[in-house]
Amino acid sequence: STAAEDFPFYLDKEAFKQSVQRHLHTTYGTVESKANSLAWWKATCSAINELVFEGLTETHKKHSGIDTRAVHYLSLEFLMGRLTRNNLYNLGIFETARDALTELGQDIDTLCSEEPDMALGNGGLGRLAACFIDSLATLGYPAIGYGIHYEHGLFRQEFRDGHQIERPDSWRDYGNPWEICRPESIQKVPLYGYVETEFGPNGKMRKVWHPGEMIRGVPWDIPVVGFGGHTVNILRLWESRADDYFDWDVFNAGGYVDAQAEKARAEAISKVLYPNDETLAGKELRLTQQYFFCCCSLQDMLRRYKRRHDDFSHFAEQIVIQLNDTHPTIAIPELMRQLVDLEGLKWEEAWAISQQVFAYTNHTLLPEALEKWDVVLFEHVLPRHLEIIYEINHRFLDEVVAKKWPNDDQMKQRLSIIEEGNPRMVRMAYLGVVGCFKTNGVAYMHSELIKKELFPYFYELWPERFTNVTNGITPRRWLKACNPRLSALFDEAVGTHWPTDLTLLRQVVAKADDPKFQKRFMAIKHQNKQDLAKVILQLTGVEVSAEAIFDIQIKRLHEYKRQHLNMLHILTLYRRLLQDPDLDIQPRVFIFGAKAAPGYKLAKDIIFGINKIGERINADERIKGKIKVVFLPNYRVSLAEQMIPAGDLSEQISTAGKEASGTGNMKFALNGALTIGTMDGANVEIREEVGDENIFIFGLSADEVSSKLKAGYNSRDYYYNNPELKAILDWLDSDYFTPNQPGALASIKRSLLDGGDPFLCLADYESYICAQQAVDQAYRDKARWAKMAIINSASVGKFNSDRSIQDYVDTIWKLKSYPAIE
Ligand code: 26Q
Repeated sequence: STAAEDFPFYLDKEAFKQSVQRHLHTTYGTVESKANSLAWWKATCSAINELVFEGLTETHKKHSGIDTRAVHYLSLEFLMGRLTRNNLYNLGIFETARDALTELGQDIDTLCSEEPDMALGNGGLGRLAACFIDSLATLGYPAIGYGIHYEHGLFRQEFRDGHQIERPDSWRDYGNPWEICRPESIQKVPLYGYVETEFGPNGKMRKVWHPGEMIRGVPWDIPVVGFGGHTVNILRLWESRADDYFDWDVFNAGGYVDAQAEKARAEAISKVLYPNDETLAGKELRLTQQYFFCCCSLQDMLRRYKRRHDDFSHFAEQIVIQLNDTHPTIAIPELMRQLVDLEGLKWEEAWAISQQVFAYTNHTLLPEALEKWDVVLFEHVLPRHLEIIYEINHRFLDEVVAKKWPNDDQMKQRLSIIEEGNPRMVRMAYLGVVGCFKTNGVAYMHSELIKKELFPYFYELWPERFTNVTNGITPRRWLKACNPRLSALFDEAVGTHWPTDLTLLRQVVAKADDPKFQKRFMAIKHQNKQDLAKVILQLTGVEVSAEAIFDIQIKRLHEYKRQHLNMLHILTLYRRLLQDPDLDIQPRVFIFGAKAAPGYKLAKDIIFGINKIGERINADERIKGKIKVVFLPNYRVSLAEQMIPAGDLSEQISTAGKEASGTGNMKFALNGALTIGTMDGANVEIREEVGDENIFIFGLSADEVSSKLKAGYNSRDYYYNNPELKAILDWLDSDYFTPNQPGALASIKRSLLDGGDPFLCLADYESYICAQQAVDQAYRDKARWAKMAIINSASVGKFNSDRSIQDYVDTIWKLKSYPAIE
């Protein structure tokens, strides 16, 4: 571990022990003989918080003392996972705490697993936000994350007869020790109503919004401890409540009961995280959520700014706002409203400020995922904002588009923020590009596609606005904390500074051929696999061998991510084994984790399919356990932390051009898994770092995919021309995997044939199977595999989220670092 003297808070074991005991007694009112693990965990958190709050206060003093520029990261999602272990490592007191708790008769792993995951996000985008705020604090940058304090995070997944069912997630049921309520910073949020044009005494026209409803936003702060403990930033999450002006008037007979209903409506806003990713819902409540937290966050920023300044001339020097996808782009017209309607700035002044403040990160190229709002719905919820958007659009089309393309109405229509269809729609991504000084993609290839495919005309207009920042992951959570065995080996090999400078691991490449090092590296992998095998047994009842290849695909369930292509490989191997039980293949365990959006029928069918195929295969004695298939229920951050260190093979098999970046790919490579993947997203850059001979690339390129689709792709050609492929697809029509339910898996086949196979599974099938054969070959040669795995682990330092943050700082945010505690 990093040397204790590098950390500002040194706490010895005795002090920590006493602190935990004191909190057990005086904070939780219990005693050692009565306390259960939950109570011990909470007392431990309180002991940790004594250090965290000190850091929080110091950081606040430092940053507000120098009145520095800060980044404000707006996101509907922060997928934080558990915080206890992370905070202990980042404060440099993990070993101290572990030993102290042992002496108190407590096992730190047991206590840490009492903590429910903070699952306030769907997947990649939400987890990225969590890694980014970790890196911002680690690097000592003034930063605040703003989001929603959902009562229920992403649903808990259970399987009933192989089908996904959703259960509510209640992460705060027994109180959350990390959050601090800040009633002194409550904000009010207007909604609905109408806009009136009024003429002031000077004859000047102004717009007045008469809201139909007022909601209160109550902030909850979660401390974000940087690695090294030098900076503790905050994540500020807004909870919705009914406004207190509200009619609790007892003179009105109906008032009391009606008021309860109003209260429930207000609280509904922050009640639940929308569980869709990559498909838009277009629901009023979602728009209300977006506006609610943007409105609160901007008022919070303005209030803080106005404490030190009496005009807005320095606003854009002090504040930069990063929009995590289009979800918070309503912040752009909202800032305009606050500056023009409430602060009395001229439109031009306000727009100039606004344009210097906002930057937008795009996370998707899928057309169905690009946010649009029906103008009628928009006007109902946010009448003033629709006017402001019309004004922004009008000026943009008349002043910018008309200058570049005079008398070109088609161009105006193409670039308009309003899509003129039936119904008319507000294009949030266009609002983002027009209202921000930078738009970035999340991997090199994705950023190129943004310029060439998604926004080609905007790119022609403003080439300088488009840029790339390749994603990253925090090596503290995704190596140091989740894989202590490998971390210890790296400490020994390159010293203890790799958690902040991951490129130091490059030195390990020199040991990739060393048989002794290979042995130690692979022994660690084997132990991690044994640990995961126990988890698998517990969760599924299936016994798996750590000698087998652990072939893992974990990510949200989506057609474009092609879990069903993986399924076709499994069926192929199974069929070959049935035809020849002596077939010489390396034993494999296929391991899945994925949640499907509750309304996404085919995604749920694929989960069911994999579960049923697994049941049949796992029970089939003819194949002598050569392959096993397990689908772990309720995939989430804390489960990922147990799976990733045990991976041999990382499945990154999206249709080329569809996965913006991927971040699971980075986590696996860092932990010594080899990637089988397409030339998509960050896979392209991983290949660059590890070398073509240390990754299994297959399939069509993004260019080939789009020309194939343009030429008229016919998946049936592949079906009829490949008898093996035909046989396994036809299998899905039978009741082989679903006894008494013939055709229960037919929808998957149907989507690949009648449905046209929009993500080209069948076109990539043969190439995928070949790549998998190459994997099988490589695994037979233990030394070769070990070498490849070591090179992967040692070569992916680029994907440290600290590097991503430094890129954002250099190209977009222009911040200075101020670690609070030296
Ligand atoms: C939109 C409208 C209504 C309701 C929900 C949504 C919604 C919610 C979440 C739309 C999209 C998301 C999440 C998208 C996401 O996670 N994208 C992933 O972002 C990662 C981080 O950049 C990338 O690595 C992945 O490639 C990308 O898929």
